Amino acid sequence: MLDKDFIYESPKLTVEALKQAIVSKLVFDIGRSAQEATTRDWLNATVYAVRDFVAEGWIQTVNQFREEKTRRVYYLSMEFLMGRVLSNAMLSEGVYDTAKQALSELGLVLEDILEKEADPGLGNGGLGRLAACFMDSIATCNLPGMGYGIRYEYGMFKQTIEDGSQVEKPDAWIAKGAPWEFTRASKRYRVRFGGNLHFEGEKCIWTPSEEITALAYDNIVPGYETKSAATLRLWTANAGDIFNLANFNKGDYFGAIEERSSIENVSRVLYPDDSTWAGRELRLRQEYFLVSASLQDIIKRHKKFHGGKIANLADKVAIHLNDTHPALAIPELMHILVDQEGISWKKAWDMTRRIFSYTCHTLMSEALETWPIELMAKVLPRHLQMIYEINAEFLEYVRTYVSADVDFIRRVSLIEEGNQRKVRMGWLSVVGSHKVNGVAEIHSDLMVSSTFADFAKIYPERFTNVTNGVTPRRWIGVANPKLAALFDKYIGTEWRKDLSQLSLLKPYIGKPEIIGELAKIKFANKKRLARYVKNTLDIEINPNAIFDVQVKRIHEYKRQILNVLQIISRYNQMIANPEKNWQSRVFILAGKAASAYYTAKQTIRLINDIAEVINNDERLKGRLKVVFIPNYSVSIAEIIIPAADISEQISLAGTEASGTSNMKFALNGALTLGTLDGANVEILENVGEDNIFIFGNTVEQVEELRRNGYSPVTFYQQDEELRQAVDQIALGHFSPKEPTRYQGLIDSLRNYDYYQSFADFRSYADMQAKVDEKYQDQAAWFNSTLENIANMGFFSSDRTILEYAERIWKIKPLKLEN
Ligand code: CR6
Repeated sequence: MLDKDFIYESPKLTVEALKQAIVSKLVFDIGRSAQEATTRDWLNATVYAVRDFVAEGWIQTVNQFREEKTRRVYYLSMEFLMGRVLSNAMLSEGVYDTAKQALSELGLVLEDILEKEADPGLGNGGLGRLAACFMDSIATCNLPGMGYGIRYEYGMFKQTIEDGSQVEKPDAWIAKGAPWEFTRASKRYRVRFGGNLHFEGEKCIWTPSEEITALAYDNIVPGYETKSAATLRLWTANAGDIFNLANFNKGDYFGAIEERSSIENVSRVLYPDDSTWAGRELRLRQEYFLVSASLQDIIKRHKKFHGGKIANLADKVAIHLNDTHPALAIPELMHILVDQEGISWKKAWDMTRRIFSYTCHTLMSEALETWPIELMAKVLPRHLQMIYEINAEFLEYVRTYVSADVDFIRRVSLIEEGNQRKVRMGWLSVVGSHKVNGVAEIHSDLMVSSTFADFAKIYPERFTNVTNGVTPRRWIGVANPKLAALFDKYIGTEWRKDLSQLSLLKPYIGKPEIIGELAKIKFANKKRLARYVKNTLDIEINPNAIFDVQVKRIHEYKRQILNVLQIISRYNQMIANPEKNWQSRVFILAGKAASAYYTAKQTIRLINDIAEVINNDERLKGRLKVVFIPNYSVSIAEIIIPAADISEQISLAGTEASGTSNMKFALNGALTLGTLDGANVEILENVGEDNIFIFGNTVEQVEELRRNGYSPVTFYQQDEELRQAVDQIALGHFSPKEPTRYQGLIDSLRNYDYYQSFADFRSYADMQAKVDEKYQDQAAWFNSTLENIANMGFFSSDRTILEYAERIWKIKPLKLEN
């Protein structure tokens, strides 16, 4: 899959040399002696030493890209969830063991040091983590690409659980130092807002009223076993510190900054919500801040290396929009080309469309961005003007070539009419791009049959699918070193760069030796997680039980509530029949709820309430446990995922665009228990129905229920187990001190149940019984696990990124000089 001609030979780094480098960094860069150094000092010294090592190849790659004047891609994303860097970087450079030894000779334990590294939460969930996997793959595949994002001072909030409820705390990750980044003092751009427009003849002149400076910070993303490294450039707003941290800490997480949407707050905080859209002025400013700084940078670089020429921009530059969040890049590029470069509208629009491509990550209407006209007029008057012009031309085209139907025109207009007129950012992204993709087959199909159906009529060739993937370096190499070693032993080490090689495991299916080893590894990973749970929550969990895991953002469409109902029903049955030979289970849940999302927060509280009752019920003899692990993050995912036996992917069919944790779990040997939604469908196609537990209604059945007036109460009345579980929650069985705590939650389920949990309850509970049954035969279980892993090779982000490169960006991997 990757270029085999290019074989990377790691320059030899001896233990002695690394030891000296670390000590020298400690003394000269950090200013501490070995005697007084804290673990964090040692961490930073180690990072600096390893960083030097990575930086060499990085500088070389960047130079080579320049010299070759090759076409490049720029990935614009409001979120990058990179995770900790050090262990991944050491594995990529092949110096992990050297570093371990060097530190050990200095009297230190590498693992303790790794634990100290901050995990910058510059993203919400799947979309941000996908962007991080893509950066890893761009670097590893030697693709000429670069990422642009925002260096939020406060990333995703830290979640603590107090009295069962989520409490948000700001995460001041930069305060601990960010040893990986390079400050680019010379890379600064002015970003302007507000003001007014006037015309001089045909020419529109924008006189902005506010200005802010964007400063660049570069992060190196090392490629695996290649000299190549990619750059992630993050922007920070250079401004005074008129920020009220006291308010912020008092708990009004957002209000503190929201009331003063002044520009200096532009890179202060990440919006902690990925599933609903809220029209906040600060968010609009953030989006424009990213877009404006990045485009200025892209164009400056282009001109520098092409003799000041801009006419060939579309031949040399591809820009990708990660969801609609950076969609303002479309009018911004038009503004630059037309207003500043003096290029004709027609030519500029042609270039723009050749440059941009766009990925749609959700079909949920509440997540589709639209900006009120008045707000846009106030913050970005010239861009609004541009959007009007783009719209006028577009609608003219539609009228002439597609349909003059008034309804159709109204639906596809970039401007939503109504009480409040709004710009539709999804529509703008489609019109301004040459390719639009969904993130899993089913999602891409639904995209053209629902949300973008009208646009699929206008531009049928524009829509395509690129199924998501995840990087095996982090999600097996870093997270599950034991499993990585097993693969190395049986199929060699190439799988890290060509995951399709996992299929070489197929001849071992049914072979007791490897199955036994796989079982041992899972057990060791379960013990590691059990230790973590014991240390952080003081709950004992039994590694011989099935570890049944649902970790992801808390949202109604992901249906944590369905899991809860099933757990309660299992609990009731165990209590009714305590002597039966029950299969032990530990239900593990984790995830953050958006700070303003009441139902999601109630769900967390409910999970903790039932955990309290169940975990303390002695009649169960420890055979059922429920654990909510706080502050789900990349680094916690790295502990949880390798320990799972069952991966819960139970969203209502048609709601989860793809999912990516489903891929990470399956690669780590968990069997998927899921609906026919998102990438689960393709996982089923790959691993085969004997190695996955599929339940629930299909998209068609879901729609039919909706059409016919879905009545949750009918399901409630018909299913005694469901009714009992629902009634217990409603009557305060799990919240005896406040029996009405979940009244609202339950009323809404009984009356509306928008995500049809009641309709899928029976098939879900029945499938859970099949899971128990299958687990009884351990040999069969782990054989399934192996077959499942051997068929997961498709889900590498290298495959995904090479598809983008070939079909959308039209860029080629580079052959690197040694
Ligand atoms: N929330 C989708 O919901 C998908 C990722 C990455 C999401 C999820 O199914 O796997 O994107 N969408 O493509 C958005 O963030 C808008 C997500 O992470």
